[in-house]
Amino acid sequence: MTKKASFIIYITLAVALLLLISRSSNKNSHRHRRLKLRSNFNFTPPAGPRLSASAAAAFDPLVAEFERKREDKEWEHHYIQAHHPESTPTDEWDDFASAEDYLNDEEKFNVTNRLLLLFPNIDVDPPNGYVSAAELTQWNLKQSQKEVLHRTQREMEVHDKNKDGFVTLAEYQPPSWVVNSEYGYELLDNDDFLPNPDNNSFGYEMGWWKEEHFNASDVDGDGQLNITEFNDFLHPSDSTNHKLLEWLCKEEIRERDTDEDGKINYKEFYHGIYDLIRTHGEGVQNSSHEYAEEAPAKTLFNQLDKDGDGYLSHIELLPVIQKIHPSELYYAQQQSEYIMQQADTDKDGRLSLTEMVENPYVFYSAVYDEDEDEDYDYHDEFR
Ligand SMILES: *[C@@H]1O[C@H](CO)[C@@H](O)[C@H](O)[C@H]1NC(C)=O
Ligand SMILES: *[C@@H]1O[C@H](CO)[C@@H](O)[C@H](O)[C@H]1NC(C)=O
Ligand SMILES: *[C@@H]1O[C@H](CO)[C@@H](O)[C@H](O)[C@H]1NC(C)=O
Ligand SMILES: *[C@@H]1O[C@H](CO)[C@@H](O)[C@H](O)[C@H]1NC(C)=O
Ligand SMILES: *[C@@H]1O[C@H](CO)[C@@H](O)[C@H](O)[C@H]1NC(C)=O
Ligand SMILES: [Ca+2]
Repeated sequence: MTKKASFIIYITLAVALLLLISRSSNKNSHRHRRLKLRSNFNFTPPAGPRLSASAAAAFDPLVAEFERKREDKEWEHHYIQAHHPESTPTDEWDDFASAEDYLNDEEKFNVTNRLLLLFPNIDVDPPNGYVSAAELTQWNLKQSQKEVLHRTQREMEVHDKNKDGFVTLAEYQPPSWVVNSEYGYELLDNDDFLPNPDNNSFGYEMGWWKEEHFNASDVDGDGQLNITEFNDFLHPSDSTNHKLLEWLCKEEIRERDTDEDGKINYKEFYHGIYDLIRTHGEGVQNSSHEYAEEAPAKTLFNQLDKDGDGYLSHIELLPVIQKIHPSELYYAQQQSEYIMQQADTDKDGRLSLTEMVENPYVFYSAVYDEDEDEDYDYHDEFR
């Protein structure tokens, strides 16, 4: 063996040893946690409850950006497969392995420094050195709205056939995989319109898109939807468009009106709608009443029934429609509540920078994957 060859072998061994050492020490310092990029892309959402949780955006915009890119790739992949089944998929996942490596490299992605950097952007109303639950909610909401709009843009690229930045009803066709799916249609996104498998009950037997839905989304009535209108079209319960919210109420009535008289009586309300209404810290429950279960439902029904005719019209349903179809705001509040509960160590109802830095996994937990530890709570639902 030449001197040169043995030198090379020695170097190789040394490098291998170094790698081994650095990997194991890395692992320890992560306490077996590894930040994972995840995708909320739901190619075939599970049938069943159409209130399946909305996937919240990552707390950290940088993580969100990585995840967005990954999701785009994944989406593209499925889209190409759906439209050109003959093409062989290429493996594009290498990028994401290196993105994950980046996020798990403390030298490059230092969670403490990230929180230091983000803090002043969250502590804005007022900027007083503490993050309140309301500030957190606004932050979460902003992140998820960005996410939602991004997905809408992606959807728009598919539907806006003539690429003029608008979607017309003619351009809007459910993608082929939607039409061919088991239940007639599925919305790619998760929140609003997973159908009842009993296809007549939701009035979408001609396909899930509907002119009325489209028209209600078209604020200025020019017959085409721009990105804002199209986003509302896909996410009516997050919309501030009154026409669209009214349409959503009408759909709700159509679905819940079991005796088909066009309005909701108390029985239909109690058995179909009441349980879906998600209150957020409003304390509707009061168990001291004689009819502990029905009383709050009855009270709410009477409150909503403004003209007191014993039925709810679609207009009377408006005040609660966004609680029936939980909005991004609802999830942002949930997420904020969870963070507060986990990180507000001194229980003063607000987060100091120290509390945040000392509880980094509350903010990054959802993207951290636990290798072995059992004691770690995996809060999947807040993604
Ligand atoms: C992360 O940043 C903090 C604060 O700047 C610093 O104390 C810590 O050493 C950094 N960690 C690594 C692994 O660089
Ligand atoms: C869907 O509707 C069609 C036509 O109305 C009907 O024949 C079919 O049985 C329905 N499917 C389900 C699962 O209810
Ligand atoms: C939707 O609006 C168009 C005009 O923009 C109108 O011709 C059509 O009748 C409307 N459809 C419904 C169901 O309201
Ligand atoms: C889309 O149209 C609506 C209604 O005219 C308008 O309020 C909104 O600003 C438009 N959005 C964009 C991005 O131009
Ligand atoms: C429950 O209802 C009773 C009677 O309406 C009222 O006196 C009581 O204060 C309520 N309790 C709570 C916790 O809201
Ligand atoms: Ca329009």
